[in-house]
Amino acid sequence: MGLFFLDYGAGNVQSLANSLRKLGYEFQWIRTAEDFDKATSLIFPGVGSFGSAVTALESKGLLEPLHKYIASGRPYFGICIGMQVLFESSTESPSVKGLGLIPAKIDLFDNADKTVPHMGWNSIDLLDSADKSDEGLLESSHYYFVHSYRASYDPDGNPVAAHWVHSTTQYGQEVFMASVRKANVFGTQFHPEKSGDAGLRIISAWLSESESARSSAPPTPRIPRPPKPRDGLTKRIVACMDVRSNDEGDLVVTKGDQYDVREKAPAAPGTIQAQAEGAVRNLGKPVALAARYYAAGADELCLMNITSFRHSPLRDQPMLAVVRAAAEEVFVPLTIGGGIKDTVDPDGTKRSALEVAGLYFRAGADKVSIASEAVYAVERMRARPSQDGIGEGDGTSAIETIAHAYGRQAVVVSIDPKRVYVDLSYDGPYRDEVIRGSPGTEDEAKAWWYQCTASGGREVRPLSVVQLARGVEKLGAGEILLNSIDRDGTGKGFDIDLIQLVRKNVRIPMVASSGAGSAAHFVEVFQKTDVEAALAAGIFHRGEVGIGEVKDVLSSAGVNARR
Ligand code: 1PR
Repeated sequence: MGLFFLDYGAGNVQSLANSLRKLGYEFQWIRTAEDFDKATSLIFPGVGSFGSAVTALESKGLLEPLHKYIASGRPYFGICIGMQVLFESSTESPSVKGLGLIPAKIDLFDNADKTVPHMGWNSIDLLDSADKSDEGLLESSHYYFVHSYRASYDPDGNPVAAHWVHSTTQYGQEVFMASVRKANVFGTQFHPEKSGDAGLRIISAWLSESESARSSAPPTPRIPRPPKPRDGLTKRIVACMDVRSNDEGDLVVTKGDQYDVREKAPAAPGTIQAQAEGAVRNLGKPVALAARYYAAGADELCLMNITSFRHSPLRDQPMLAVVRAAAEEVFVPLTIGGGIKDTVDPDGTKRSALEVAGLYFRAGADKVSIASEAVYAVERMRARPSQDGIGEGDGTSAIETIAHAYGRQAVVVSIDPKRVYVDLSYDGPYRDEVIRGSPGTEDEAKAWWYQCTASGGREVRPLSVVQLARGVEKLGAGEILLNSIDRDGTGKGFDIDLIQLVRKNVRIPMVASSGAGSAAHFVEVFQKTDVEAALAAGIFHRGEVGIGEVKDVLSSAGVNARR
């Protein structure tokens, strides 16, 4: 008897497990149909795609028992796909049927006026009563959403479904269901387990809710909610930790200047600079820093295993341990990058990129970030011509296989471009992507294009940043993390030209990275480009600028930030 979790084997259910442990609750996993009989409350933290969730439940013989469990009147809490399975169907997987409790269909967001997936912290509007604080929901809070499909709120067109609606959210000009509730059933499209203290409050309130509260009064009539001029999505501030072994073999957070992470020592006469390099810079312990940034209000955290291209996941057990420990401390999204590729363990065992990603997801990562492998995959796809000029994937790349199994929102591509300066009269193959420096800036009278690199900048590749960005979007990446080797660690500000160039070419969310030297640089990047998030490392690690300060400055400048 007790609290049970339904896990069908894909994605990060570890986050929810960690949230419950943090709140002091014990739980068990549903493994067989019989386990449903023992459950007195059930949470389904669904991730991945609608089709893969329903098909996996069916093939394990768990779909019908789930239906019966809900019909029995015992409490059910579905998160994301766990909420969507309550509906009839989804255009994501047209041949698959949901439980059909809510007579409506889940549809894809329109990406004409916004990027898709909807990824980030958004506000909600409550129905029935503006005060659901006893249920943990507050209109003054923001909650973390990550999804491409949604159930629109349409009380005129579908009044029966509208009666289920508990709160709505707006993304672009679309108003959709943020949470649903009727009797014993509760569902949220957002992820409370990734929504910091605001989300933990909802989980805690649901777990301690009395029977009488669940059979609450019938809802009041539903009226349409025309979209407001602006949605409530906030710009995300991401703290990134580059992690590697120092010379003593301990994993430390380090930080380079233009990707060089060693202390500078002057080269003695007769030696080459590489021999004169100092120790790997040590800016702290990854788990302690992650906990500090979470407490300071970071909207998202990244851990980059920056020497991973030398290792197999088996050898990277310490990194997995870091991810596990960090995930127990932070309740905002956690991205893990470095070494997501096909590898061979020291004993000769082959491991696919999908398996490597799976290890990180099970350790507590919400997204994996792929860099070098993304470059090679786009080079391969360009060898398979297509009408749009981008090329065709063959279904085997890390991006494709991981997006297929875990959903595209779980796949970030990290791009490490470098400027290649050319004559102002350049008319070569990248002429359409050439940037000319603005008058009055240090780039005046210069022209350049952006070339992609692999292995943390060590390998330059015959691929431009636009070719890579368009390629990975087509292969199924859910987000682009755009670094700049030229700006990394310089504190000169984000490379606005680079960010605008990529923004023009893709419709998936983007994180601007590299070069932040002050809070004002975040204002600049959000005012001059249309990116969803901005990332910094050095200024946060060295304590030069705090995350709270960045958010204060953004709010004063009229940029929507989560407080
Ligand atoms: O190729 O899939 O194994 O992934 C390797 C990952 O490790 C890539 O995402 C790559 O960017 C990263 N990486 C590899 N070598 C380095 C290095 O520094 N020597 N770090 C490295 C990249 C850039 C950002 C940094 C921002 C902001 N560091 O992570 O956080 O530039 O810094 P700033 O705010 O201090 O300017 P694969």
